Amino acid sequence: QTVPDPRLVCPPVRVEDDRTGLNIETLKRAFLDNLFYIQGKFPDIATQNDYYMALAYTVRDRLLKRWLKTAQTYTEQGSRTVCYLSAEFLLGPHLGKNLINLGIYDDVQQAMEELGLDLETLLEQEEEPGLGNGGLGRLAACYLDSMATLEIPSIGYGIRYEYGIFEQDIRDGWQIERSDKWLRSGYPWEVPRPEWSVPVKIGGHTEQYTDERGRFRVRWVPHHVVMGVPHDTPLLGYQVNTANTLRLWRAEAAESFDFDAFNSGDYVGAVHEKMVSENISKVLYPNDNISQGKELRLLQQIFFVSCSLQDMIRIMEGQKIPLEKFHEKFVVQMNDTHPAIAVAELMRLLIDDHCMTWDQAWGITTRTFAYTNHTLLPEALERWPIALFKKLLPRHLELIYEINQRFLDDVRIRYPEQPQMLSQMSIIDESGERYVRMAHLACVGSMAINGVAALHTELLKQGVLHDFYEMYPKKFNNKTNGVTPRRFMVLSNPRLSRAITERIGPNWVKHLDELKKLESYVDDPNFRQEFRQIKFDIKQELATYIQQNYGVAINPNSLFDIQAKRIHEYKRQHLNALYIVTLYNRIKANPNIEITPRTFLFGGKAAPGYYTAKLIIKLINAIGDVVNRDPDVRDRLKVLFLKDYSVKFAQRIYPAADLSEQISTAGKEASGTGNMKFAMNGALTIGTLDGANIEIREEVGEENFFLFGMTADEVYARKAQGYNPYDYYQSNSELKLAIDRIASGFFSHGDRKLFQPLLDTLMHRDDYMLFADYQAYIDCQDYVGQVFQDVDRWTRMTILNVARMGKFSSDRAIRDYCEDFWKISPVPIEIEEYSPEAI
Ligand code: F55
Repeated sequence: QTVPDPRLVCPPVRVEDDRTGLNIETLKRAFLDNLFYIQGKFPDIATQNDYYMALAYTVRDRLLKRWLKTAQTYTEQGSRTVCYLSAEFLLGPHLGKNLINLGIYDDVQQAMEELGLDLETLLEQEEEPGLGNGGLGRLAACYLDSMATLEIPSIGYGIRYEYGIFEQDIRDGWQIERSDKWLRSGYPWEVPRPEWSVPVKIGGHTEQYTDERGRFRVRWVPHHVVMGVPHDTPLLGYQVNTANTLRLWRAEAAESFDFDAFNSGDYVGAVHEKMVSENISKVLYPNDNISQGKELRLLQQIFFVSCSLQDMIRIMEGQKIPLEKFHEKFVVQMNDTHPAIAVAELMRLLIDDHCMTWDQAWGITTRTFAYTNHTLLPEALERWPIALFKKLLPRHLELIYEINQRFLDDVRIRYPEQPQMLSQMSIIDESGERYVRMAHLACVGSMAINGVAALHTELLKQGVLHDFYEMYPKKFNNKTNGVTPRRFMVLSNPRLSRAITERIGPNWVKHLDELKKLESYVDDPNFRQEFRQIKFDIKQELATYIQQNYGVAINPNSLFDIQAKRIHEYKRQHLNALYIVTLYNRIKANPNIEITPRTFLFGGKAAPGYYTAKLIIKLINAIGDVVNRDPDVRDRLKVLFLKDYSVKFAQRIYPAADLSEQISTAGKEASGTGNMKFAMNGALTIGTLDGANIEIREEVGEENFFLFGMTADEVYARKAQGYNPYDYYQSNSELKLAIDRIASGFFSHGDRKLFQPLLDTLMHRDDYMLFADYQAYIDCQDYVGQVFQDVDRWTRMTILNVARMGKFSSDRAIRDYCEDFWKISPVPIEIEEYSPEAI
């Protein structure tokens, strides 16, 4: 036995409640207690993970008091509440964020130091719950942070996937997937609430009957029942006492055994049933922006939606609020169509289980829901085959038919001379195999519909949801996305945040518009110098990380050019790759050419079944393998694909970027939110007029944004004219050279077949019009390289970018939702401060 480090021996208690006290002595004492009582370890054998857990529990204790007080206040006041329904919540690590929000980051750092521990190392231990794919799931997490910070009563409802988004590894340049086991070392941030479990019916058939009061009723006799068990996580706001709840449902078998099967000797069959039930919350579907139409996915949707709506009804009963007031007590925001079955499920609960009339139930339903659309891509619009629906949700299908019939009656009255409107707008797609169109159900059942950036909402109104816009123009209302500055500035970039606070005070963290005040420092030599130094230091740290983990030396003075997001053809990572190959070709043709040294960094996961996306990853790695080793390049170019991009890793990446790649084909990226996070951290954007890029450019000023490429209208016009990518290939010599170099096997050890599928698509279809935008992109990139050389100009641009990002706080977005859709105002939470005399 080694002798424990004397710093790790419990200090004497000085009175402050050691479960909630925030002073350094109390934090140390509580930490050591938790190490002993929760982790069951003496310091001499504790691992870094034990220390992380002990600290996490120390923080959790301090959250609980605020959390319970919040719940109690809402209950007493019967507060109107937002329920945010989302199949994904991509939260990121909790510990650092909670330390920031509690205002004890620095004290805990000191406390750990006094115990001989390093807070950074402990923070690194946390495995983030990757319960989302990308932008949509991360947006939900930012919104929960803002709702708590703005003291808005809210509940996030979703699924507690046992396996979140897969872990990505790169082998021989290819993505390989490994299962994500985020629960493996224990998850201290949740509290299971089995006492509030609810049953969810699946399959079977319906029966009609007349009840004791002579009313016509429908009874759903399910094939089986699955239980939803809530697991709650407190989400604390920034420097407020509000801690709202994220309630995620885990699926369990209704009975732990099918005793009939068990007793008849079919043990395995009995366990099988249990397994099938638990499958529902087993795994997150790893696709972004594509709907796969799998049975299990529909089960996941009805599962979490039904659990959540039943939970709301339980809450109303607990507060003795009559169910007729459902829409006064709750507003339910649907994050895309994944929860859209809620429209039918609420109707079912109100009519079948709570005896309401159709009109009464429909009145409530259409005053309750609001729907956010996140995509225009046709392949992402969810539709479910009728046969599948009937098999799993026979009662919902009946209700949807009835909703549709009544809706189509309205359409007929509105458009008496246009029968095609009926088939166009119907909730049921009858053009071939019959489907339920979830977006149509969401539109019909909601009071409000929004896109996630100005352009996106306009395109929705003109395109995908045009008919609904004509019929219900007042339901449509844009809500441009936002991101939380607590995580993506204060936590991820403490140095920049400190420099800002020193100049303009601390209020910007909650009122991001105040960043405007930085504009008066744009010519201040001290501030400029500090701003540059901060960026340089962070780049150097990332360079060290890359050296250690990838064995590649990168130059911290080079331009860090970063594209980090899911890999998708419409996001055009391969356009970026074409620029790299173009630069490389120029160097090969003229080794002494003057070019701005650049480090190209990529991060992002490809859906496991998306072959082209995986080939793009391979291409980037293949280019990197050649370019990084070629002595002719003389370290002027480096290309790296950083594996396993996650929220945790994103927090390291944004602060290190000089240039943010936002280069989607115009009209395809609904909003983008990474674009905002990069710019807030002083990166300049090279981007198309797509999604929120347009509004970012408007805010920062066109002279501080690198714009290139076709507009959405030009994209449509070019397509309509008949677009032939091959013409561009033939007439643009640099483009041809780049494509030919890849085709020749130069980057693939002579293998000419490897990238052919990708090149063929580009040369003959090029759905995302890389070739049409190629020259504009190359020119713009070259210009970026020139501007980067002008350090003063670049610095000025980056400061102005940060100063003008106020609009893109998720606080602004949430305030807009509150005013326009939710009609909810803040409910402050009071907490009696602990006072030793009170004991
Ligand atoms: C996941 C599953 C399905 Cl079936 C469909 C879509 C997704 C998904 O992950 N979508 C997604 O992330 N959409 C993104 O939402 C962001 C937040 O609004 C936008 O910024 C981004 O443009 C959009 O692609």
